[in-house]
Amino acid sequence: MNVFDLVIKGGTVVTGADSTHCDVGIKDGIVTALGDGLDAATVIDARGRLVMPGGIDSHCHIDQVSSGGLETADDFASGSRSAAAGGTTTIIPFAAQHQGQSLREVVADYHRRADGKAVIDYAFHLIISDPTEAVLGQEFPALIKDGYSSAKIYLTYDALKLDDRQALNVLATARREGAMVMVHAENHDVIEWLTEQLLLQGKTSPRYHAAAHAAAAEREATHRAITLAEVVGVPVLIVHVSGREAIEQIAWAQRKGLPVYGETCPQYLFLTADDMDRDGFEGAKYMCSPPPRDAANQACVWQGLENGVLQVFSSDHAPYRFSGRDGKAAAGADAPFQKIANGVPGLEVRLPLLFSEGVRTGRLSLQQFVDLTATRAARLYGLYPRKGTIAVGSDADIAIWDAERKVTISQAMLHDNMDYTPYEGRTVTGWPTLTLSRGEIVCSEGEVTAAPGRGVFLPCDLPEPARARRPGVLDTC
Ligand code: DUC
Ligand code: ZN
Ligand code: ZN
Repeated sequence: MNVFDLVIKGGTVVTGADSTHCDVGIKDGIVTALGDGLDAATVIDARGRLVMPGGIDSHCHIDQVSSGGLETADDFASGSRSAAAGGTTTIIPFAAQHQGQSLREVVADYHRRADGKAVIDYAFHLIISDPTEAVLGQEFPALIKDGYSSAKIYLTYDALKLDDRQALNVLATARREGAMVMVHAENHDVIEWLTEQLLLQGKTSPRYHAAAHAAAAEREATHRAITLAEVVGVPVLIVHVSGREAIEQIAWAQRKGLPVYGETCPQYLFLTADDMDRDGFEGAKYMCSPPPRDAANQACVWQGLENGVLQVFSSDHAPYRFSGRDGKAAAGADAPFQKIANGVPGLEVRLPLLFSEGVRTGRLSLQQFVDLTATRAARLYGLYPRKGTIAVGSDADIAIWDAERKVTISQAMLHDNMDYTPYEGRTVTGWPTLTLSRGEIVCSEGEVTAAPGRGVFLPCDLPEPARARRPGVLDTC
C-alpha cells in the first residue's frame, strides 16, 4: 500500500513563515509529509515551480441579493470555478440578512445556494443588518457556536446600516461569544449629503461616485468603528480600505495596542477614480464602495501591505454585470451614480495581480504574499491550521505557480459569469498552473476539472484574536 496517494515533487514550498525546497506527500486529502525523496503512484512534477497554499478569499459576494434587490452574476458554481482557476481554494462569502429576516433562516438559505454547486470549500461570514434582541440574544450566539464566527456590519447603506448603539450591541455580543466583527466603514450621512448636493448641481455621472464617497467619510467611520470596538474591548477588522485616510486611523489604533485589523483589495492598488471618468457609462464598470482613489492613495495601500498595517488581501468580488437586468445599467444606462450597483469582480485575478505587482517587483516577500492572501485570513476567521498553510495535518489545498508565466488578462479567459473585468488587457507575470483542493486537482492550466458539489462547508473555530478577553471601558471602572 502506498504511503501517499500523491506527491508533489521538486518544487519550492512556500508558507507564511519560510520557503523550502522539498516534496509534499498527500494522503486522503491531507498533507502527511514534507521532505525529500517522497514517492507515490501519482507524482506531480513541480520542479522550477512555487508550491503555495491555495488562496483564501475572505471577502467575496456569491449568489447574494443586494439591499437594492440585485442578484450577483456568480452563483457558487461559477464563483468557485473562477476562484479555483485563480489559485484560490477557500472562499468566505456572506450570508446576508435583510431587515426582518431570521439569521438562522438566512444561513439555511445560503447553504441551499452553495449545496451541490461549489467546487472548492467555503465558509460563511454573517451580515447583520437587523440586530434585534432575538438575533443578538439567541441566533448570533448559537450560530457562532455552529461555525459562523465572523460578522460584517455596515455603517452606511439605507437598508444595511447600523447606528452606533446597534453596532455596540453587535460588538458586545461578539466579545462575549468570541467572534470577529468586520466593518464597512463609511459615514452614511456624509455620503447622502454629498450625493444630494452633487445631484442638485447636475453631477450625476459615475465619476461623482468617488466625490460622494469621500475619503473623509471613510476616515471618520473607520475611527468610529475603532472607537466603538475599543469601548467594548473587542477586536475589529476594517474591510476594503481604500487609502491613506483610513490607513492612518488603523495604524494609530495599532500603535495604541488595539487589536484592529485592515483588509484591502485589488481595486485599491490597480484602479483609480479616473477610471470612473471614462466615456459615457463605461465608468460604471469601476464603481465600488469605498471607491478607488488616486495614485498617491494606491502608494499608501501598497505601503500598508508592506509594513503590516493591512493584514488581509481579499477580492471583494461583487459581480454585477455591465449589462442586463441585474447589472450596472439596471436603472438605465444614464442612471445617476447613486442608482448604479456598487462592486467590481476580482476573484480569479486577485492572486496573480498581487503576485505580479507585489512579489515580482520586490515590494512583498513570498512569505508576505502567502500571509496576506491565505494564512492570515485562516487565523482571523478560525480556519487555521486546516486551511491557509502547507503543513503536516493541513488540508492539501495547494496552488502550484509558474512565477515566470506572462498572462494578459481578458474577460474571455476568466471563469466567472461576468461580462467584463476591470483589468482587461493588463499583463501580469506569474500565474497558478495547477490548483489542488484536499489533494484533488480542481484546475489544471486554466481548465477547471472539479465536479460541482465537491466543495464542503467549513465550520469556523473562534477567530484567534477574539479568543482572548480584552478590557473594555466597563472593565476598568
Ligand atoms: N461593500 C462591499 O463590501 N462590497 C461591495 C460593495 C460594498 O459597498
Ligand atoms: Zn462593504
Ligand atoms: Zn464586499
